[in-house]
Amino acid sequence: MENLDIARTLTLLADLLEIQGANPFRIRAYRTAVNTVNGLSKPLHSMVEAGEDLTALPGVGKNVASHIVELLGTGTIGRLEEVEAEIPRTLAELMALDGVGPKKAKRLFDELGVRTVQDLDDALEAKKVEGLEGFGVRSAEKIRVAIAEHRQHTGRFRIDEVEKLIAGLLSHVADAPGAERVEVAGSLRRRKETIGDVDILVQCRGDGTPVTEHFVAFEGAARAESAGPTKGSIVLHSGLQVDLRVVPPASFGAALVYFTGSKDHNVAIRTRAVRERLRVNEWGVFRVPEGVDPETLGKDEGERLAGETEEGVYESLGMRWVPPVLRESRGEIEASREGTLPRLVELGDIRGDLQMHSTWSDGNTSIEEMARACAGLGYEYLAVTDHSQAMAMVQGLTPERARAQWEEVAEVRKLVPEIEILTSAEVDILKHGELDLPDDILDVLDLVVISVHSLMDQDRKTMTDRVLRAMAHPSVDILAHPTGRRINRREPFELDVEAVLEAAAEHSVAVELNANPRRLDLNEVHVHRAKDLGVPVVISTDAHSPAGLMDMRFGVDQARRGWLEASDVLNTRPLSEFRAWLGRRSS
Ligand code: DGT
Ligand code: CA
Ligand code: CA
Ligand code: ZN
Repeated sequence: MENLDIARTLTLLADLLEIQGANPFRIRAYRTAVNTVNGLSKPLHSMVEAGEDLTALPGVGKNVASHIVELLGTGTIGRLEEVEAEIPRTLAELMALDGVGPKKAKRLFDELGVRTVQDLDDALEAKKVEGLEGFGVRSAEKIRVAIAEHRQHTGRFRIDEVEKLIAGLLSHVADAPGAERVEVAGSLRRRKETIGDVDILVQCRGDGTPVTEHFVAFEGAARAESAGPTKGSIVLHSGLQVDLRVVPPASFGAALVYFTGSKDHNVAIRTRAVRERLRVNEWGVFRVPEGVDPETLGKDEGERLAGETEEGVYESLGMRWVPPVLRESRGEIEASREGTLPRLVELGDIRGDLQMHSTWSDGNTSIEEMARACAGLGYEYLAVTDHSQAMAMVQGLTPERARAQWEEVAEVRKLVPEIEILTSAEVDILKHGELDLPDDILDVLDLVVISVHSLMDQDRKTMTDRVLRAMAHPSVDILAHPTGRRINRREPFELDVEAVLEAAAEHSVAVELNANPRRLDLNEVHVHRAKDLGVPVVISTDAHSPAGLMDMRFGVDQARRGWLEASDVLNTRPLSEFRAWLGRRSS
């Protein structure tokens, strides 16, 4: 155990004592000792082994000295464990947030049960924080910003966040002197749900320095990491890093393949190429002459076969162009060689949106406005899926209110005749798989969507049995956001997704791919599995406003990552065929 570890442990103890409201002199004594420990040139463990008296150190009293000896001997401090029994250690992380001191951390814990940054974020989202004594709307907003910053320095960014963060940057780069073409590469081009950093390629003849210098001068850059003749790198104020590479026209396609990745896809391509005495890199595809050791060649030496375009690069390797969303080394290379790549679903194939909320529950827009917005998108149909009664905090539908809603739907059908409005509900799956609305309501709904919103910490078997039981109900059409995950916020709950997909095939239930970029649930691997099992997938936005309907494209991207074709997606069907599917059990 190093001095740094000891200092950290003492700091943790001091922080927790401070949250607990312990004697301030005691707390100050720990912090003073931490300063001393941090400034020591000798390791404390060797001092203790040599029998030195730690109280001889400035600011280290008997109490702290005994803690250090205990920590070195046992790996922990009894006093810390005592305090932790009362104050969870994760509360110390909250204090690292701007705007949260020990008193506020304590109040959040006592009043709202907040233990982690995640809990605090949830409480903020539920608007529980601003009403607490000593907080208020402004203080809540400040904490929200602090959490966003805290995250952005630690983790990956959601794809929708990244798109917003770089919108201005892309047009800035396009204005660079000598820039002929600008393309996004990396995980963003593959449309992954989260992005580590952004990769941009710029085509330019000759020296690229003016391009990279223009790039790093972007006003949204918090700092420039580098700007050279072929490469520049900046970090935005949000903490998002952006790498830019300047590439000559003859290599642009090869560079685009290389920097789009994924790394696994690149490695698989290269391994195949080597067998045919070809070399693939960011400069092009080259034939290695007989009798020459490829290791002795420079990166752009050998007979150049391709490099200008991506198509050319793949063709020179005996492959068809692979859509970036498939470049994850999950069978696309074989499919590309054999000519069996899927014809991926596109946004324009979507003919309806089958999950959205209105003012009848937690949406902020009337049914009529949602219907008009869907009609404006060119859809043929939509389903109004307000929550059911278990979601009492959002006025989920009781049977009476469900009936009342049907009357309003009947009115809106007359007002917006260009689109078909299906009566529906997002029916909660209760504790043991019971559905939250009675059969006489479920029988009459045009479409029954079910989902889990409560008791998400059940163990795997309990949760799986619960979902399977709900799916076996003869009125059920769609299982929505099946794993409950929230990207960067909440892990999927424990669920045997394979069993769920098999049950979906058995009971003829569709599974949702929730298009909200905060969810994207099911993920692309599960969606691919659904396709293999013949389970129809529905891509729905779960919109709570007309703006939310625009999230459909994120769902379509994720569906494409899961290899789905239009025929695998239920809501690409024309209304008549979709109706036929709804009547599948009565025939
Ligand atoms: P990210 O940024 O973590 O979301 O994921 P990517 O895929 O954007 O990864 P990144 O930014 O590290 O690199 C961009 C692409 O460059 C990557 O997808 C493939 C390529 N690449 C990077 N490093 C290597 C490497 O060591 N070998 C190969 N073959 N390709 C690499
Ligand atoms: Ca990247
Ligand atoms: Ca990168
Ligand atoms: Zn839901």
